[in-house]
Amino acid sequence: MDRRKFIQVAAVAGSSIAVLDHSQLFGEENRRGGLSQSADRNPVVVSTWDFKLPVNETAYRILSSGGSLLDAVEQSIMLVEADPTITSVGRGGYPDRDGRLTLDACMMDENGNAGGVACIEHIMHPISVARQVMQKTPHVLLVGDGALQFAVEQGFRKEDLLTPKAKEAYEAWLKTANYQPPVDKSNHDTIGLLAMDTKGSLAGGCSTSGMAWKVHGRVGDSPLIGDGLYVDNEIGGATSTGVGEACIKVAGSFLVVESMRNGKSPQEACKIAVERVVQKQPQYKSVKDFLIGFIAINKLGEVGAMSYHKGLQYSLCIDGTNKVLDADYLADEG
Ligand code: SD4
Repeated sequence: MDRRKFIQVAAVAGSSIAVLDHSQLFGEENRRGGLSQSADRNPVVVSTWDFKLPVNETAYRILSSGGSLLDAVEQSIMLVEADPTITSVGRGGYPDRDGRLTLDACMMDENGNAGGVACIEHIMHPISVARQVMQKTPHVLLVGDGALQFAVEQGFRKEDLLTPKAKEAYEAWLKTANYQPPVDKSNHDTIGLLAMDTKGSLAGGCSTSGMAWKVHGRVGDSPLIGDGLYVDNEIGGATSTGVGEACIKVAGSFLVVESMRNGKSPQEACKIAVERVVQKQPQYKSVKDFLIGFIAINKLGEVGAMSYHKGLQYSLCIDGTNKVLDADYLADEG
């Protein structure tokens, strides 16, 4: 498989699964009565892809030992941001067409607070800056130089995050400089993570370096509340991966959560969002292996995951053990 394919995903063998019956998670009583906010239960952590790191386990451990949702979300995502071998998030991410590595991230807590940074350079942990934006400013989103200035003021270290591997890939790309926004699924893409704590409260975060070789200044769905991530602690949460432009135009994660508000299961809600993407933008149907996908969780701890084409994977931790699962998909792959 050509790992430089644009807007493509690799086919992953095996077919789909996705929905867990919440009685499997929390028992019949909760099926009838819904979750009581006082009783403790096992945390649930679900995230996009399989980064071959203890991402969900980290959040699960923090939540099991009484830690906060925001610590769980932040520390899990930091693992992916810090890994120089992952070329789609944080350090090691592929740069834009000017050779600049710009990062996007956001976070949303159980009280509806939100923070994000977009097009930030030189800071390894944009998810942590997003948290600071949420907690230390009256704003939701800081971008570019302003985001960097804020990060430095908060004590974040400015550093060069472009790895030799990313530089080499950029130099190879420059030979053709063929500008087609890529989503290189073989590099595992954006980390979006949703977590439920022992009281049943929800929070989430999302972090990415976005599309390699993008126009400088391009921002995708990932740092945008309602697009790359949305959490409503009364209903559930959702996060997306894939072509950010396609998600933004349907307010994807918000749509998933609103569908759950209207009584849909997380799986049904993710399907509605994927359907909406291609209904409103039918041109994507003819893009081979076009990637858009959503994962979601509701207040019962049920999860869903859906992409347009086969290939989206997600990681689910409900009992301290993490499982990597293939998401259901919409397109007829016949
Ligand atoms: C973006 N949604 O910047 C991100 C990239 C991604 O799978 O998730 N790729 O558009």
